[in-house]
Amino acid sequence: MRKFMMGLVWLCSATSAMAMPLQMPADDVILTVTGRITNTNSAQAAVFDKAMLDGLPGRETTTETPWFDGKHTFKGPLLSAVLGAVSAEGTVVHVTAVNDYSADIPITDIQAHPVIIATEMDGKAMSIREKGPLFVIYPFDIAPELYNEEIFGRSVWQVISIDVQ
Ligand SMILES: Nc1nc2c(c(=O)[nH]1)N[C@H]1C(S)=C(S)[C@@H](COP(=O)(O)O)O[C@H]1N2
Ligand SMILES: [Mo]
Repeated sequence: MRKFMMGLVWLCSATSAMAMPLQMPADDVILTVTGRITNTNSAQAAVFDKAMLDGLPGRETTTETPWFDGKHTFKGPLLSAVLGAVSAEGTVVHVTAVNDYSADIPITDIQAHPVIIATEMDGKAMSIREKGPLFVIYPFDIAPELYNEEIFGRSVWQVISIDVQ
């Protein structure tokens, strides 16, 4: 809960205060953030490698999901922290996957719940075959009411980019 509140503070301050300058990725870029952001590290975009994402405030959740048998542990930065790091302003994040699937996540979801963009499942990075490298995971463990089709549709796997709108 404390981590979640920190994420919220980060998100709220993003609109007024300046975020820390973004590092340059040292490894493969796994996430590109574009749109209504002001903190960038490449041409009109903020690019992240896994270590940069893992360095942001995050959360771990152990939960049942519709995509895997049994419970698994997902870990990664809060989506609110990613948005804070790029000084995002907007109402919706449009999340796109490698297979061209995309979904709109309302910012209100991110303010109300500690949604993460998981970089690891069960302590290991996820390959594309395992629905990685990034998977939007809602906190089904603490908010079971989220376990529904509408939220499953926003639970994008194989994420490669986020556009803030
Ligand atoms: N990358 C990616 N993520 C996705 C989808 C997709 O096609 N590709 N489908 C979404 C939708 S609409 C739902 S309901 C669930 C479906 O999961 P399932 O195909 O395992 O039932 O995943 C969501 N995440
Ligand atoms: Mo769906």
